[in-house]
Amino acid sequence: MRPIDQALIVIDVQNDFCPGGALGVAEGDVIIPQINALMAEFQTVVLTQDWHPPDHSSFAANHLGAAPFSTVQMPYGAQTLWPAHCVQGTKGAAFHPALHSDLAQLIVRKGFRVGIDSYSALYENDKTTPTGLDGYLRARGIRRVTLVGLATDFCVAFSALDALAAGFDVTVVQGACRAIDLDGSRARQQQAMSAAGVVLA
Ligand code: VGL
Ligand code: ZN
Repeated sequence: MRPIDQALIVIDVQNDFCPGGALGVAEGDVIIPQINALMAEFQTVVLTQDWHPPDHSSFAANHLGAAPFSTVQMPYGAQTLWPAHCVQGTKGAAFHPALHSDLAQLIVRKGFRVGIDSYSALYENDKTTPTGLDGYLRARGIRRVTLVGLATDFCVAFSALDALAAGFDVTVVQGACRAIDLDGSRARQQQAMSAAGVVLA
């Protein structure tokens, strides 16, 4: 087992981010056996779940005439518009059935406010609204976090950078992540993570 001060954070391994899903990531399901094996090694395991209302402002369909994967300005800055995905309570929002979700002690749902997206597991896209995960990790005595899941260049990267800024040591196991890779976002975010001090394993 890993030391008591380490947590595994499994980002958004949900049907909609797997092949066939509304925002399917190539090979998104291939990483699940490796994630299951990692979950069995850690004494603290957290899952995140992208959890949007149907009228969420990150959905292109909720912006008149906007195409998926275009960008709009929100009060908190630029926001990519996505195909509708991970709508609360739908099959697309459920964890992939192969994920051993029973091994987690905490599930953090994020992106549930209509007007703010939340890529990160710690802070919403306005960079100030907390999800509460920071406090949970501290209360559990966690100092080091390992991140895996979907997608490398959005929710994993934002979570890794926020966790680092919050004072945790952060490792991303890249083999247990897959990227959306929108306009070079995979390389850009890998660079941002390593420049900040995230360990890319
Ligand atoms: C994600 C885009 C929109 C992710 C979530 O999990 O990386 N990406 N919502
Ligand atoms: Zn989302």
